[in-house]
Amino acid sequence: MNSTNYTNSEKPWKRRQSLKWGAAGVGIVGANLLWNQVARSNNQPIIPPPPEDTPLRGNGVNPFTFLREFNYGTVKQENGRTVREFYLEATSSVIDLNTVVSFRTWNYNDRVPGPTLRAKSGDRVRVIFNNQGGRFHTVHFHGIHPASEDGVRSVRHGEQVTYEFDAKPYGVHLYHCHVEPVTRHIGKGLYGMFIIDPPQPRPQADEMVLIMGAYDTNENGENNFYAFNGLPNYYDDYPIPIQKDQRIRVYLLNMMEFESAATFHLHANMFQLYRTGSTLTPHEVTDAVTMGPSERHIIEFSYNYPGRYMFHPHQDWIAEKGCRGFFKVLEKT
Ligand SMILES: [Cu+2]
Repeated sequence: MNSTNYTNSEKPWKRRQSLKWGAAGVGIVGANLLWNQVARSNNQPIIPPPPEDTPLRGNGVNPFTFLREFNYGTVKQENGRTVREFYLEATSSVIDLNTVVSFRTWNYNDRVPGPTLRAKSGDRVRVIFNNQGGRFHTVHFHGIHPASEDGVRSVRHGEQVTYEFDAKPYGVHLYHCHVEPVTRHIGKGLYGMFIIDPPQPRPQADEMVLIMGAYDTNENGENNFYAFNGLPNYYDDYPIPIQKDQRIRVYLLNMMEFESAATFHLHANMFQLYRTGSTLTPHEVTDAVTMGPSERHIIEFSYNYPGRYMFHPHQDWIAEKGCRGFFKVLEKT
């Protein structure tokens, strides 16, 4: 346990963010051509650029940036091992759930969900957690680690602690605050995804993260807004462009409080389901999977026909209150 010495002005994620958006300032057609050429020369998947002028709605991060942004940490070599050092700061900020309703979130690194942390099986993971959130918080990781690193001891405001463990087992995991009432701390936005890649990488794909969340804005134990990646209806208003005939890999997580389960349903297609991302071969092929709270999977699919295709939980009241989106399938250019 350390005293706080990581200053507030030093927020590495913000620096990366501004760099990323600086580069994205290129015209959309030019960027598309450039990215496609680079992708083809490296046999990489083609990642269509996001729609232009997608609003932040008060969240710290544009959902299109969040969608495909993986934080691999600061890589160090220590005693012959790869150490990935991540920095998480609990903060509090306001987001716009729609044009009239704003909501004060509690979050990691000024965003809901928190950053998607990514390591490789066997890496050493070091998470520096600085609580600037104004109340007790923690970071509890799923995965295998000693009790001392389990993140259930409350960390007071202004305190910094370090969690450290080996990255195992490979798959899709999560992290979240574990201060009671956990329903409130997660419901306010203190959660994120933690991916551990297998020793042999999965095949090339257009990879993205979809996290299902919910908001109980009047704190009566029932949700009144739902979202993919933090903002209700965002990918409904701004469909996610993907390439036709290309493997799409979605890292999927259900973080809804107050719901016993939610399904994820993909329109006009079937997907291969890798439960908890714990295998390299799919468990089944389906177009709907039921997910309890904290359940997460990898799903893979490709679309053979261009057009717009919806995805949503088939608890349709959840979809109709914000947890719904579209893929916009593009002809290959
Ligand atoms: Cu908390």
